Amino acid sequence: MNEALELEPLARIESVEACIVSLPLVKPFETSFSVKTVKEALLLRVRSADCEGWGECVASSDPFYSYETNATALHVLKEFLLPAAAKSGSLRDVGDRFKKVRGHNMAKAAVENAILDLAARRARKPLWKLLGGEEKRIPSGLSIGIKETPEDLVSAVGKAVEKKYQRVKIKIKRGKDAAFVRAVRSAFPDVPLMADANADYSLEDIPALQALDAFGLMMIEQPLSNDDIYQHSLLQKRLKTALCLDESIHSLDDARAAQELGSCRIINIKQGRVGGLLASKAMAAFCLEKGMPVWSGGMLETGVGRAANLHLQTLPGFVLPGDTSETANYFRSDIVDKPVVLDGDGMIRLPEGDGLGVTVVPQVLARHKTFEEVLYRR
Ligand code: OSB
Ligand code: MG
Repeated sequence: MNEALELEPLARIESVEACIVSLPLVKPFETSFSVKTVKEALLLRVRSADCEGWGECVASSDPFYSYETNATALHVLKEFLLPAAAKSGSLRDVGDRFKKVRGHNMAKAAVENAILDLAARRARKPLWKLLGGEEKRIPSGLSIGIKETPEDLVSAVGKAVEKKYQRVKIKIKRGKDAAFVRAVRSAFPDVPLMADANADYSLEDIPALQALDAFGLMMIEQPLSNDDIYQHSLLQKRLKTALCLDESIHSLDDARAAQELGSCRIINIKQGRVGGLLASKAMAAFCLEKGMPVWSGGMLETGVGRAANLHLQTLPGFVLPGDTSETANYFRSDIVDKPVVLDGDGMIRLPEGDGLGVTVVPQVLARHKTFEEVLYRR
């Protein structure tokens, strides 16, 4: 862990405000578990006497990806996490106090993100530097939702290839798998391609998953149950394609179990799902030591969470392109001043400036805000 972070005394937290914004998606995003047409994002603004920091909670309005929702996060933040954070003297202390609350990693990550943004802004440093990362451009991958027909999917992948995305992920589910992947592979024989099943399959579906071995995928993400690690180890033995775990990895202990059992060869680290940027850093370091590539996942974040994900990817171990893609794929108007755009070669430049490097635009926030509450006041 970065020593400077551990020694840095926290700025006194004076108040924490939460708001929820509702942002229409430019196109519906379909996965094996839902179709999303709006992003409802819970945002935290943590204030000290002289500064403020922002964090986004990656929970959703529904409990379909994980048990957390924006409503459970608000409850746990207000009653437990924020009073604990406000008492803490250092970031390590925040982490220790948060251990007492079981689970609720998305709520924990939201506060941690906001405190880190605040700490970096007070130190007049970009977040990547505070985290101990290296300044670099981030390779961008695109996650494409399930489409009605293989032709629709091929056309969406074609646009991603034109934009020079460094890899393309397509969502699959039972019955919408091999034919879709085959169509994409025939049209684009060389595109770095992967498929994400969001836990739609079981071990009875091994033949359907083995059929995907023919298409040279980089990996298949989370084919089996959202809370399984063991059965994935059985499946991995019967597939040529690498498995990648998403939903079932919540901690370093989970990553260790998956690595030792051989449940996957790659891990998708979503910083929100694992409790924040510092936990992600520790997990990526562990995976690097074990020779297991990791990449940074996405949760259709607004510009706040998207910037946090970019800073995360400057850390050692994040060796594969992640799911951080251009803002324009999601929103017509985002709540921050700088949208994520690709350089011509499919790379993203880190937002410049202190902390996250992006600023929430109050007028845009106000236009999309559906809820606000002061969750903590000293
Ligand atoms: O499984 O990675 C996933 C979006 C919402 C919930 C789960 C997932 C996703 C994505 C999209 O794949 C990632 C993104 O573009 O932010
Ligand atoms: Mg996934």
